[in-house]
Amino acid sequence: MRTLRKIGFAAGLALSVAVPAHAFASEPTIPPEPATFPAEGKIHYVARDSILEFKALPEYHEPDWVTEKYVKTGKLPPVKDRLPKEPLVFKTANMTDGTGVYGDTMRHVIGGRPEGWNYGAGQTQGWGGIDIGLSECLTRTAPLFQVEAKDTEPLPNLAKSWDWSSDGHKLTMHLIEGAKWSDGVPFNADDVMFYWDDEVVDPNVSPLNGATPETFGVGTTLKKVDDYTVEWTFKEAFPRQYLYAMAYGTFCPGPAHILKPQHPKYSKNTYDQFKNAFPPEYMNLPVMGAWVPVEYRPDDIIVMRRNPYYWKVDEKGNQLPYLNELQYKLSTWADRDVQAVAGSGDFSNLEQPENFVASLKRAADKNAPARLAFGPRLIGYNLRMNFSANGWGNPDERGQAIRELNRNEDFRKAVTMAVDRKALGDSLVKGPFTAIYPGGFSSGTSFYDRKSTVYYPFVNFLAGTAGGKNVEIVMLVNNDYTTDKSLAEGVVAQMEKLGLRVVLNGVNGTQRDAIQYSGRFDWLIRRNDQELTSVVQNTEQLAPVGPKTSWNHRAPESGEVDLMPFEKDLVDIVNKFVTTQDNDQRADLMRQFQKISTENVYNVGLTEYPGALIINKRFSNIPQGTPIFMFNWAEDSIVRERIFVAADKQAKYELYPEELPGKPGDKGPM
Ligand code: BQZ
Repeated sequence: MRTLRKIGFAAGLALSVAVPAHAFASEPTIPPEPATFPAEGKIHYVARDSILEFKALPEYHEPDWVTEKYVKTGKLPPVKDRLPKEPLVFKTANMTDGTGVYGDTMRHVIGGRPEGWNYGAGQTQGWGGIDIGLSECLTRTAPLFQVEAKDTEPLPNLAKSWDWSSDGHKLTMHLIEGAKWSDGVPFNADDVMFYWDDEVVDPNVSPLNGATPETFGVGTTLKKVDDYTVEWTFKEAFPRQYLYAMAYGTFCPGPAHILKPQHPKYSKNTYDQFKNAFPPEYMNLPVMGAWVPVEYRPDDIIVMRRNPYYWKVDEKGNQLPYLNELQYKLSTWADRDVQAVAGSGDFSNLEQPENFVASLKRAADKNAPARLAFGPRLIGYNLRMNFSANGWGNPDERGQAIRELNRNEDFRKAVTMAVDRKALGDSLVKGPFTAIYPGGFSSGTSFYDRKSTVYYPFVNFLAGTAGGKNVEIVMLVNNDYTTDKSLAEGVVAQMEKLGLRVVLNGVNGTQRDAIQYSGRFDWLIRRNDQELTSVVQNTEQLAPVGPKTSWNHRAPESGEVDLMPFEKDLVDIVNKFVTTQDNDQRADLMRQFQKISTENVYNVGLTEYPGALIINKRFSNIPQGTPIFMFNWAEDSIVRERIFVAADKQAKYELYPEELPGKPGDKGPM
């Protein structure tokens, strides 16, 4: 048994975390087999090409009231003229309840708040499915949870097809032709190029969800070929992986005809004025999504109405969406669970274990208004340390010394051994839900390999072992979630035995993102994102492959990322993964990644558990076994534009019945 070496640091900070001789480090091992937790609602796997296609249909339909109130009065062209030549057609065979009928609304409850509508400039709309519903992206991946891994490639979306050059360095993408923004203005390559040139490549702009040029490969370029064709050029050959980065979060273009005039390159605006040019009160921002924001009441509700130019249909030619309205009640994330099981809300991702038991009890009642089904263990939390020692976030002397500590392998091992993961999991919820999670990939992802996962078991260091003066570490935490706060408080208590005084900096989600992206933190608690639950989505966030891709290690304004040796290995593995087509090689690369990242404690896993989808029973076409999180959140995976409510189950919840969105910037519906 090795003894933890004395850890002491100059750097203006005398820290000695001396562990008494009788206390030993734990030997690295693999994590214990997690308690089996049968995911309910088995996924019905289908072929990738059985979900959708693009084709012209002999006839098209719309809600009768749209024809009567808007087409016959000349306010809108006929539906066939509002659709592209070949709309996206959802195949009936992939719709559990077949083609649907128009009517009703889906009442979301969310814990975030809208900063504004400028997604491309980094503003959040409050999460919880708002931005997912507004944003249509070049490709789509969320529905791929129902496609076997070997058959998986992103689905076409705004990009209806693509061709690789023979040498694999060029990708020609063909955009959907004739689709229009919700204000009737054509969508085309100019929208794609504005997003790329003026929001991703422009170093003064950071789109929401963090797209950077390196998200698509170092040195990658994009150019317009014609109105409906763009061409990617990559340094690597056949980097098919980047098709995932062209899906939601990282390649969802906004309306250039509205945004460009506000951009500093084309106006007298500052970058701040550009970012804030579309405040939450700005209604009817043109979208490619199925619903348009028509009403915003602060701390109360956002209402969205159906987009009359939406470019997707069912096989009978019914223009989608079936649901006329979406509502987002502005509350808390915990309240979302409560309202979904009570029936005053329609949807929740049950992701906070503190609510599991009460939600299960309520949903078990045969008259319960909502279905609740657990999926695989894909919700996890990591403690992430700021590894930058060359200036990211401009730390003061104390902060710099902490970063030096964070970069010390023995320090990280001491911290990970001091985490009592069983106690943390039990503090959230008792029972078979939580599992010991050392960090790295979620055990619910197909790339997970327990034997490649290095786990340093809990060591019960005796309290008061620290020599010298205690070190103070500031830990950033998202106060919007009970679970984030619970875990943070557990870490504070457990670190005391190491003589580490962890002080919480609890802020709301928007503030947390801003502080995190600027590097102004020592440690942070963060719920896992797609790179750890699907691996193929947001893959660049697995390691610092670019100056701004890692969650906890980025470059200072002018510099490089000061990679530690093991991080260089992680970067190499991720770069190889991106250009490897062979599935066995990809699986092996991710086993190597898992071993190196957990052996070196790249992040300190805390706990992981399954989430559950809660959805009101009146909705049809909910895909069986939809996980709340995998390639994306369930708001995307359930494919809301195909969901309907049978006529005899429709409730009168619509707030703007028979209304359509108004003109950009106008208040309210038309
Ligand atoms: C789901 C999701 C849809 C962001 C957000 C929020 C932000 C993070 C994360 C989740 C919320 C819900 O998650 O918790 O269940 O509805 O919105 O986007 O946590 O603070 O920055 O990454 O997705």
